[in-house]
Amino acid sequence: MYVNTKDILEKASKEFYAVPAFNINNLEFLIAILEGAVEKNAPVIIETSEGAIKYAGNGNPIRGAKFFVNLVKGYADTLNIPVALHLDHGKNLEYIAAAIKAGYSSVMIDASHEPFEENLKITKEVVKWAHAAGVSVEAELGQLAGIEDNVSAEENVLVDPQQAKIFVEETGVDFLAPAIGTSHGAFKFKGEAKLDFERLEKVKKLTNIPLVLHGASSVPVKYVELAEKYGADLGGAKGVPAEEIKKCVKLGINKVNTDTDLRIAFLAGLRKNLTENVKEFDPRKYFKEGMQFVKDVVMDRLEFLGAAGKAI
Ligand code: TD3
Ligand code: ZN
Repeated sequence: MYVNTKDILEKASKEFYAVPAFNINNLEFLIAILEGAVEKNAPVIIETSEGAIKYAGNGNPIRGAKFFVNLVKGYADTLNIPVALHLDHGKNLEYIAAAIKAGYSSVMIDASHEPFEENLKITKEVVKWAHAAGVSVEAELGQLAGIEDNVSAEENVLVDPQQAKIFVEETGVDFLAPAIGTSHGAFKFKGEAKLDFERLEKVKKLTNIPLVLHGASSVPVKYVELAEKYGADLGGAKGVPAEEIKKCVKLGINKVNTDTDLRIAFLAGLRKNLTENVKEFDPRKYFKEGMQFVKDVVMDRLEFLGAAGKAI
């Protein structure tokens, strides 16, 4: 079933587990993710960036947003697991409006690069529009380092827990992404992963709403090495270990954003397949191994986040 993201995350928050949100740009990742979730009998969130909507709509946000709603809703309505479609890092009001109008389950308004008061004002406005349409809203406080898609920040600015309390009360936002030291992309840490767990715990106590971990890819060595064996150069790639993410889930994270891990898994499968089958030119065949690796990453995450078996 196609559901509101709020239904998925409020249950997760009550029962202390997290649901992964996976980014897609195309059909192959969507199929792999949904098949993985079905096999684990788990709820799942599909998300698209503004860049994904632009890509799918060939430059037209309304066309791109409708395309994704029809794809995801059409597939989800044939399944017995809850599936939501979310706009990730909405920054441009044109894209946010297009997503709400097209029928997304939820949108993120990311005004985290703005001063606190401005972030609060913009978020409040988006909450007003979205809630009027029955769409739930995620916002972000603090900033993540790293540059990916149109998500960029020079360095980490961690969330202020007292500000988070005021922000949630005044905006009426449904979910909050607190910056606690992660970053986007495949190169997150030079040394060990360093997350601010104490800060996270305070934010949960003071807000008591579902919290979101961005930049949560683990960058599995297995797929990095396989991609490199078949010609990729991903030297120095490093993510957040599963154990660290599990600690975050204990402290109140309920949505775990993952893009990079799927990209690397798919890349490894595609490179391997193309290299090993030089006579093949049917995309349904040479995408297959990449799709299988994406599905494997999805099932692993559903399992360690505690979402497996939580479809009902
Ligand atoms: O919002 N996202 C996904 C999009 C980031 C840009 O690719 C995340 O927070 C997940 O980031 P990652 O790179 O750790 O998968
Ligand atoms: Zn993010």
